[in-house]
Amino acid sequence: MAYVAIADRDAPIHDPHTFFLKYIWSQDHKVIAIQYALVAIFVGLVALVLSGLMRLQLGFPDTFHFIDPNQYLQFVTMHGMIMVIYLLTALFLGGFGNYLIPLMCGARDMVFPYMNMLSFWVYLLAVLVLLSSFFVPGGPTGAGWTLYPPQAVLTGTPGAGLGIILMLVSLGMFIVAFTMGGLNYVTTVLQARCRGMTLMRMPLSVWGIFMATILGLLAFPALLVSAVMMTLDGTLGTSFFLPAISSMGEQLNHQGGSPLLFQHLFWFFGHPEVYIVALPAFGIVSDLLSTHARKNIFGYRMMVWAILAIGGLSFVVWAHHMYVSGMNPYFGFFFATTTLIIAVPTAIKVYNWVLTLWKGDIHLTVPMLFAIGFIFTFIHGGLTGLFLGNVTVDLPLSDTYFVVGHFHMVMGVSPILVVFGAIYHWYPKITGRMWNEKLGKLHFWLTFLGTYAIYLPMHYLGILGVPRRYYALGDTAFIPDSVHTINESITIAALLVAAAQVVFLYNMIVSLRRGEKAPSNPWHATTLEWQTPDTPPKHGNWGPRLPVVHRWAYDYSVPGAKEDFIPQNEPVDPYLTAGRDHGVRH
Ligand code: HEM
Ligand SMILES: [Cu+2]
Repeated sequence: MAYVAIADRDAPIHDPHTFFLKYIWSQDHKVIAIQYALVAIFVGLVALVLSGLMRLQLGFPDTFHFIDPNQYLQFVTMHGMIMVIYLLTALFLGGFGNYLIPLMCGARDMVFPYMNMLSFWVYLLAVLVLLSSFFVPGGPTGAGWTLYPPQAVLTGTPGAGLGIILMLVSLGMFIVAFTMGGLNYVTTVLQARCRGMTLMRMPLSVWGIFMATILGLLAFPALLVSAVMMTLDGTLGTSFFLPAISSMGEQLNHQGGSPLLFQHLFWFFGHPEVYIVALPAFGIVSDLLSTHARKNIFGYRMMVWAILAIGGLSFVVWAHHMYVSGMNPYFGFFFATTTLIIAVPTAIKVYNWVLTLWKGDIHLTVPMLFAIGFIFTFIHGGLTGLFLGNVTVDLPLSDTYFVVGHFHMVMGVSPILVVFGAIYHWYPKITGRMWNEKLGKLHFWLTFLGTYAIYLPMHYLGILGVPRRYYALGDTAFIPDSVHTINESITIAALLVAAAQVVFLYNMIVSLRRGEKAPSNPWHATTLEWQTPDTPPKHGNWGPRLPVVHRWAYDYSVPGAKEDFIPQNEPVDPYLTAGRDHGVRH
């Protein structure tokens, strides 16, 4: 079949007629987005259950006999990897990226719809391979989500046989899937924007997702090669990452490899990965704040440049994860400096979010609550990052619960809050229905306050020296009794937060049927996805003609305008001098 690009054509797309072509083997970016999101949320729930099991063990040691030390390590590993890669990366890029890029850029679809469909199916395969490792002899790998060799492939580590291989194969598949999707996102942003949609008129959601995709395309290959090399070490007896090792008095058949090489490759991917998750969250939260505060985003250009700067800098900080690996102090100094420099564009973003709220007409809708919640958790997570970025402070805190508290706050809770805000925000467009407001607010407060109850005390535990990735603390002399009480309370909070997610799922599922019918633009938003002729938008998005853009995405509360928002596709009124237009001409 000859390939015809339809993403930026005026000719409408013919709807596929059969059920299978429409919902299963669909090439429509919106359907693929929903497929991605549903699988990611499902596997995220698996990771949530695993964290609940870990917390039960930590809060009430010696009570639950169905969790043994090996399983604890396997749960830690699977929980961490699923949350970071299979939930957050997949949801932000495969889910929101797919849904929002064509709609916000005024395109009919992604530029390569067939490859987009393949991307989802390979992702699903990756998830299935990953989950299958729960059912193989030895179970899933318990090497920690960082998968450090040599222990990841040596006997003694849980899942060192099939478990780790399935993990590596699954990661390889994920990267293939991501690359097929990612090439689409980048090309669509660069090639398929509608008339008038200059780069500097794009909503920040698109900027964040676009830059995150570029980071992924540059960072994931480092993980891919390390996965291939470690698979060979584990199956064919190569020694890429394995030095000469003697185990139980016997010399193993390996020599000459470098575990440190793996750490470098892993973190060359691993640090940008944090921003692969964070940049889409930054972009989306900017749009949520602006829309629900009825104000233009403060410092749009600065926000774009900050996204670009953070993306670039994220490739020169990776070794701040390796301060304890015995690195040369000059290198430590270099990486501490670059790490702290990232704080500058990041702080600019935080100031701009707060200044966007300043004197805004703030509507405390559910998406807005989540967006404001994000500002809090992100500041708290970011501040502890400044501690850990300094070598001398990191050394004693490394591998303690301080680190667990820090990264959950900054890259666990913060992006998840944005995910929730974004789901509530776009749900009416995606489904054509509104959700229940009271349940949404209940979900927000339980989740927001609950996560503080979970993660704030963890910093204190870390300062006391409680180590990370431990099944039980026993009667260790330097650990005071209060630690056990704190662990109990953290577990109770964690179970509450988990239960709050049932409220969310209930609200989302029941509202599909029972929710009020949504108007096409319930938040009175300016961006193009709210200006579609149908809600939910049909295949091809725009009816017979593509939209034409005349202004930036943030014309809220423009003095003299007849409403407090002007959609991007509304022509500029020559008499309305106060209308700001960033992009073409000044
Ligand atoms: C209510 C929600 C959550 C709870 C209760 C929870 C709990 C835990 C626990 C108990 C550990 C193991 C700590 C240890 O023994 O060292 C852990 C590790 C981890 N979690 Fe979470 N978590 C939650 C959400 C998340 C989210 C949303 C992310 C997304 C980034 C995440 C990422 C990680 C990572 C990367 C690890 C480290 C795994 C490792 O050490 O190999 N978690 N979490
Ligand atoms: Cu990092």
